[in-house]
Amino acid sequence: MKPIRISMGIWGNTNLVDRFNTKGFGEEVAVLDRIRQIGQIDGVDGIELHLPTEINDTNADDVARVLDDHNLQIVQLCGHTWTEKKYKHGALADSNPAVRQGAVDRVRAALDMGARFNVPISVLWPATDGNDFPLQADYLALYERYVQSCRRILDHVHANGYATKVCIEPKPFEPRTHIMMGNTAQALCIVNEIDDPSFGINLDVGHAMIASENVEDQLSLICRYGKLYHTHFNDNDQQCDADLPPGTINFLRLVQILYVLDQVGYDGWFGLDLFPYRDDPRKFIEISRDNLHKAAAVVDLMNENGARDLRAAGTGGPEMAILMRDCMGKVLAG
Ligand SMILES: [Mn+2]
Repeated sequence: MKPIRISMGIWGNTNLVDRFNTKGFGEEVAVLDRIRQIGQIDGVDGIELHLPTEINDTNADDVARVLDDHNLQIVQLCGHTWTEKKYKHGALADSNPAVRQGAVDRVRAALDMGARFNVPISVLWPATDGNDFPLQADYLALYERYVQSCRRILDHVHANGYATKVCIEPKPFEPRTHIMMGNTAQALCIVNEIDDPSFGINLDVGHAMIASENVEDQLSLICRYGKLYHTHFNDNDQQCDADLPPGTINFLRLVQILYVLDQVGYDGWFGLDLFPYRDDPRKFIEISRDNLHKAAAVVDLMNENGARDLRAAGTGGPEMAILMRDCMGKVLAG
């Protein structure tokens, strides 16, 4: 496989609250200290964060200095459009034009800040654009407004000559009962409608899995259109978006995903979107890093032992299962 470049979302390196314990189980960590923590971990070369909650005009110079100190770069900078009261019913697709304008302005501000740091990716997560009650929201109108907002964001990208790729990150539910465009193919449908080289997909593996997706199919479909610009890795048991380290629940599935990424020659970043509510974030990151590298080694060993031919024929299910098992055995015994 091509070298694996790992970035960590700094939202996971602090006290995390859940709805049953709104104080969390840990201690608050300042943004600069979170970046320093990540910078001390071998094999992690980038961070991901939100504007204005984690980076803003007040701390940007300090962030730049800490990044330099630790040889880190910002890989993904996302405008926060779901943490304020005004976004309770939606953001880029909200029915209120003033709310939509605020969300577009927020994303533009994230792109402006990103340009200063040469950030390659900016994610759009339609967290609150959706419904809880049946027929609460008019999805025809939601899609129309969402597409219009995306076009305005992309106009800003092009008017300024920014290289940043804007990516939709689909998720089926949470915080809303249903989030619009909740699965990979739906997001891809909108990306293909907008048809802009600066607009693509961030596939979050955990989100795809709670949508019961066959991730190797979805990745292949995104790549058919050349729209896979970023990835978020984590793991769950397909009950909720648990955001555990990739490969800890289902290592075989991680191999499956990396196999397809190798096949398509993916050269983007491997983002970590982790929520260590009870545990040391450093352990989450180190396990994630090691599992990604071990899964990549399994992919390479499978290909050295005939996986490509087996797969091209599509007739050797048991043989592929044995090859995968044996390669995993060798690498993990390793
Ligand atoms: Mn994510």
